[in-house]
Amino acid sequence: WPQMNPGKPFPKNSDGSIKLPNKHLQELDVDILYHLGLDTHNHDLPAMFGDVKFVCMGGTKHRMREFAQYISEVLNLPNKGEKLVNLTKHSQRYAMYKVGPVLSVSHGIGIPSMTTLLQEMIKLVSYAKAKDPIFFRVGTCGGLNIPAGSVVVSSFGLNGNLEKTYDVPVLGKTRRFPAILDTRVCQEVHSMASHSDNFGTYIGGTMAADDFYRGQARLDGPFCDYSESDKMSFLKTLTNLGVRNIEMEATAFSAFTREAGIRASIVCVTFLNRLQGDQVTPSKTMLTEWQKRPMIIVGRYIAKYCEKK
Ligand code: R2B
Ligand code: URA
Repeated sequence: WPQMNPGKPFPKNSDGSIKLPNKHLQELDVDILYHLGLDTHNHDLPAMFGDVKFVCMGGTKHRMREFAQYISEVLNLPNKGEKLVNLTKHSQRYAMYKVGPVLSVSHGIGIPSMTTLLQEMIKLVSYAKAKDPIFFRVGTCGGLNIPAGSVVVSSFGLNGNLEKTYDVPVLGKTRRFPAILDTRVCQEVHSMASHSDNFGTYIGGTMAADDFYRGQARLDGPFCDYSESDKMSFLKTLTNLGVRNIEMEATAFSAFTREAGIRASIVCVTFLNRLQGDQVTPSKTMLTEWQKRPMIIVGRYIAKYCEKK
């Protein structure tokens, strides 16, 4: 049976910076953050990123550029109109923008793409000696039993086998890491929702699938070997487990931020109600509008923190 690693998250340094548990890193003269196009020799990471307080990740380069733009307006930063620079342009994989204390970075689709970026971001904030950084995923998803356009703040991650773990083969054996999220941040983020919002914001479990089609019980992929009633009964099982939405990163995002001792939250907008269908039918205008919703919620959280300081 795969080994479970329920161990406690690694403690931070006393100044709030992230202590990396990997001893081998100390033997490196230079650490190359290959997918970011940055390294510890040619870049002064503490000078570039030492003031980072929030790392916000989301699927697409375009959306994360918009997020950076939006945050610079929300925080009323002096350089808010200026052209944003993609700090990872040498890698050509992801896009990363810095606005004040916020890093806005794209992670692509699915766990392997997201964890590649996430692990380099964890090293980046550690090398930069950023103090008590909080990580967010602002994303999109399919909803269960809530109107399309709703926002879900994840309370836990669930894998495709209905377990609250991120499972990954390591040295030929499957290892299992608990997909636990910080309850306090989850509630604080949820409390940023307002009755005057034109959308609902819910707390719930999030299933992370390794596939968009069969892995999410869709009937509209190129392959489908189950019936509509099989699909509906699976979605019902998810609902009964407290799952409110389905996306493709929540387990690994929760597990790795927890292992690093980093507080984190996942905030996604639902593009459809999966109990009513599988295709993403709303217009591009509508989807663009909806994608701003997690940014609005997280933007309020960040603004509130910056006000307090
Ligand atoms: C949500 O949307 C993407 C798939 O369309 C994926 O990254 C996810 O989690
Ligand atoms: N992203 C997903 O992973 N699933 C959906 O249904 C919509 C967006």
